[in-house]
Amino acid sequence: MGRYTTQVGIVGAGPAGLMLSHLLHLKGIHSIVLEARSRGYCEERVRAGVLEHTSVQMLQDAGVGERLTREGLRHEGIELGLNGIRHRIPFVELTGKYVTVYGQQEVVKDLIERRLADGGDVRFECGEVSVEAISTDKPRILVNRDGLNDEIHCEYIAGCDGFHGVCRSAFPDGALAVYERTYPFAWLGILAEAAPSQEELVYMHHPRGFALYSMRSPRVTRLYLQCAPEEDVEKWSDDRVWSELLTRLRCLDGWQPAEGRILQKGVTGMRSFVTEPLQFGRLFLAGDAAHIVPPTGAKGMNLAFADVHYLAEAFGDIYRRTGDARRLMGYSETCLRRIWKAQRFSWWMTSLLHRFEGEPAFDHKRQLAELEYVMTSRAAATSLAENYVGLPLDEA
Ligand code: FAS
Ligand code: PHB
Repeated sequence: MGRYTTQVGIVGAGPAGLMLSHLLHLKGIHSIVLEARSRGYCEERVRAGVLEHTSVQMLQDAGVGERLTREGLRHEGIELGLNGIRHRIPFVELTGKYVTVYGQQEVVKDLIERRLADGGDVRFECGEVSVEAISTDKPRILVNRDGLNDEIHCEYIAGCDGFHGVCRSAFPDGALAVYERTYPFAWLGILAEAAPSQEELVYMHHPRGFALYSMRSPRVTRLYLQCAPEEDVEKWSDDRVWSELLTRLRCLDGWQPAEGRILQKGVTGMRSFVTEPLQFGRLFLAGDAAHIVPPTGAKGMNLAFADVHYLAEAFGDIYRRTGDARRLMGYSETCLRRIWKAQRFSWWMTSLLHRFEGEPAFDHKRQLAELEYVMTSRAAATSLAENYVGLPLDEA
């Protein structure tokens, strides 16, 4: 059995865990990251694709934005589509800011490379990981790998292990309030070897269901279509996927997605989920471990970065500055202010653009009126734009 000590033990090597470990390193604070899966799995898992202005700033300021700056695609707007007509929301004109399209797995690769280059302690394939003694000042992380039990003795633990992790369930019964909403649909997403035939993302409202045209690079596009919650991806041949995407995304001006070989195909459930508080004793949750948003607002990874920004600043107070614990004790409240704004925006984008089977005709007409309002009102477009590019990180 190995016995290790660290200041901050971090469970999970997703965007939240890796970014936190890096930010702490920049402050001279020691951490150990424990990841259940292999490095390859973490670096190949296809997820987010849109980085807020705030997240790009954070990655660049932390010195891990070099490849992002070089290879990321700067998007100064998005397009909303209705009845085969696209309408542009000009982010820079309305907010002075833009977003960057850069795959989550690229961010994860950059962070892992940098952590290891800086001598960071990131352990993959940890098998079973559990946390204990979180209400004492000596919390521990137990790692059972092939029968070998390692103990990581920490001063604090950051639960960055995603929605299906172990840290949230380490909170004692009754210590957590859960707010949740599931949606009567999911997204079938593909990665395609096809050069983008359109410069910006297209969010399309269609009688057959929502569709999204996104991309990853000058050679790879990412597309999603609304499907049933329990959709069986095996039932979707590549031809059927393309025929449905073309039907929903084809526009009256002749634009349509360029087709190509499908590299990856998967179905993602849609839910809104928040736990309160984000802290119990010496355990602090960050990212998907504490909250899930439907991806329509492209907020998931960006919220994870905001959480760890606040957490790193608070640990900086404890270890490097005044020893003042106020920001650490205020971490949950600070994050929840931003989390609920992102929840509202993600729910609103989802409600605005998806078909709700069997909804009253009044609601359907109202939805179309709201979409037309956003397409024709500068005020409404500005509200969408400022939420999409990322609300400023208020000082905690
Ligand atoms: P993650 O889930 O990414 O990472 C948690 C890590 O913990 C994983 O590596 C996991 O293996 C590990 N782990 C789990 N249990 C463990 C245990 N017991 N012990 C050790 N390790 C453990 N967000 C956006 O901002 N923009 C988008 O465009 C977008 N698109 C998305 C599309 C899809 C299809 C999906 C599914 C999500 C999308 N998201 C998007 C949201 C997504 O990016 C998440 O918010 C993001 O991965 C959250 O990062 P983490 O909190 O680090 O959690
Ligand atoms: C993506 O590119 O994967 C993507 C983009 C925007 C979203 C969701 C996903 O809203």
